[in-house]
Amino acid sequence: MKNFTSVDDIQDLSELVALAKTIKAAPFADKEIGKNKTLGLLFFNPSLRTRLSTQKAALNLGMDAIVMNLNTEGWLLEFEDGVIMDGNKAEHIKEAAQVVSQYCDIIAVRSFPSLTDKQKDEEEQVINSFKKYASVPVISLEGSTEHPLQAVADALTIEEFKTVTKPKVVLTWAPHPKALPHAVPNSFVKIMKKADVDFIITHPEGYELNPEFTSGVTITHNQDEAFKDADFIYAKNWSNYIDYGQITSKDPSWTVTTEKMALTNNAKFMHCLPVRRNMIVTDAVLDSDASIVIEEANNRTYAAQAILTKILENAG
Ligand code: SN0
Repeated sequence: MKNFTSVDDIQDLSELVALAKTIKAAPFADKEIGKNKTLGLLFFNPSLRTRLSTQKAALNLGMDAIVMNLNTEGWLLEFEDGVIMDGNKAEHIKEAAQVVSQYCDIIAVRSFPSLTDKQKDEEEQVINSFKKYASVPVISLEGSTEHPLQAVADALTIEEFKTVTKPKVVLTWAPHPKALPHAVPNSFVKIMKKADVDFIITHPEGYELNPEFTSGVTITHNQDEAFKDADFIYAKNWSNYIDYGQITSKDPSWTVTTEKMALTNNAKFMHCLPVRRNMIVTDAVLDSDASIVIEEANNRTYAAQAILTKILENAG
């Protein structure tokens, strides 16, 4: 593996999940592979799980990790070509990406979308500019349109908790006070399409995700219907994609409750976190045995470690 910025970069999902499971069983077994290598983690946005689990994954492989909050601690970066840099942006991504490549063997970047300019967000300018100008592999820590490391952790979690060969997995929209990106649901959809699951999406009318991601997937606006016989409920808010970046519903009837979970086949509840209690999901569900959100977060380490292993192996 050269870069990991999309679920599309996974060649064989079952092999990757198997690797993550092996790593989870013995996280320190491959301490040599990252020796004298440095992972640079660059954040344009906040992070808890991604930041700590990816650092931990690097340390487990014997790598060093350097973390920088580029939005608050770095120079403001220019991403456009050919501009006269007479504004507040002090450094061009061309130099910045090449310079970071001198210090780091892998560069990992988090950059959320604007949620105001769909076309620009879909260009993935930040992640793609790092890919273009860096001389080392690039990992996405959540870009504008995908959060692939989260998706790998989710696939591993479903693999671990499934009780039937082909579980029914439901991605459900749920209400949230803020406009949120589409990256997590997009990558979850992509990875579920690769997994051996019966997958269905449910959301209010008008909350369709980008059809480039959801084509071929069953979508229903009837949440109760979707929950019937489900083995996994994966809740996530996203802002409106058609009315781009807007909040057009905060309908509380979409909150995941004990009553809704009772419609399922004793389903496990999943969420990438951070989760807004009693908006996305009630306390009763989140605090119940059905919730596997903490194990899902734990799996972020092994997902990241599997990806770092793949990239380090490729680098020789
Ligand atoms: C991000 C998102 O993409 O939805 C990161 C999830 C891993 N979530 C948020 O920004 C939540 C912010 C909030 O105020 O609840």
